[in-house]
Amino acid sequence: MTACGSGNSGSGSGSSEGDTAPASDEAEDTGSEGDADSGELITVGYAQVGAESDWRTANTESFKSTFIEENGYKLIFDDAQQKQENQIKAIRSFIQQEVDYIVVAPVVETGWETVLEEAKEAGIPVILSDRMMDVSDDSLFEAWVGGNFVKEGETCGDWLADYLEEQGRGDEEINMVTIQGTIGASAQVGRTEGMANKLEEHSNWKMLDMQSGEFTQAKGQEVMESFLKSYDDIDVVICENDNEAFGAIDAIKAAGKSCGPDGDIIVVSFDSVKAAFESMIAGDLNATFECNPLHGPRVAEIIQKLEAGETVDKIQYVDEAYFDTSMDLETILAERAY
Ligand code: GYE
Repeated sequence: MTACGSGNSGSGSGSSEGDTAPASDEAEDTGSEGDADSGELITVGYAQVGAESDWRTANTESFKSTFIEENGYKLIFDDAQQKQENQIKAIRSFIQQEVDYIVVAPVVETGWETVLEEAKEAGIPVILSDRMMDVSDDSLFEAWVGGNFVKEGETCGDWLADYLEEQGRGDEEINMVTIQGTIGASAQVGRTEGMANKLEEHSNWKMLDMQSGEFTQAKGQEVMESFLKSYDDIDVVICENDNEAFGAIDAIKAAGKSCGPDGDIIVVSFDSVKAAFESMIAGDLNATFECNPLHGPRVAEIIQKLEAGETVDKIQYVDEAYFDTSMDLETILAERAY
């Protein structure tokens, strides 16, 4: 078991909101630092997805604590509130401000060609982080760094097979539901696909239903409430992030059922944020499949290499682990960076 990503972007100093200037839009006149001409500093515009989950908060913090003046950067941060149109606006605003680099964590995979062409024409390198873009011309971005979402989904399926086997339920008919992430986001696409690959290996597993919980706790709870009304024999709920699982657990309890290792319903999720460890320790969540959000230093490393004229690997996957209630979770949690 390797806890990966070493968490070294952890608690950088001076990461207050004041470090960043808002990107959007014309209205946000940043005054004397209005254009991206900041002398020696490298100006980076980060088009962030939103603030939908604990994972996202840790990711934002990783960027805000890495791209600081002391490290030679000026960060222009934009929160797109989970809307692609807002991200496109932010990217256009970055182009207008003549930033040195544009970093995007794309909400969904498709629909980016036009705005990336605009960045290319302006001569501004684009780096993708976290989720992927599906573009026909991969010269439209310099590099991508993030988690291997298909692998995460497959690890989840393998874990479930082992767990059910240990419980003597290896041959039992197992009814599952999935609370998916934002439809079309590569974290959703990959995790769903990885799990689907494993479903094919187990003819006794049945996926009753899949619905999006938009990667939020509130929507996760809502979707689980509706699943519980529609199906009275759910054995497993797969939540495509931890926050959806927290909502699902509330819904299960409110319906008078129990979950976790001693409960009626097995709950698994993705990300492995601190609150997921607390939920496992409380006996609610069974397992969480890691996705490391600390991409700030990784993107900075890519930028430094590009600045030095070095080539960078186009696709960079981060190693990821998983955690379940058979482990010494208190000890792991004490050292966890997010
Ligand atoms: O799992 C979820 C967040 O794209 C990997 O986005 C990321 C996902 C993460 O909202 O919590």
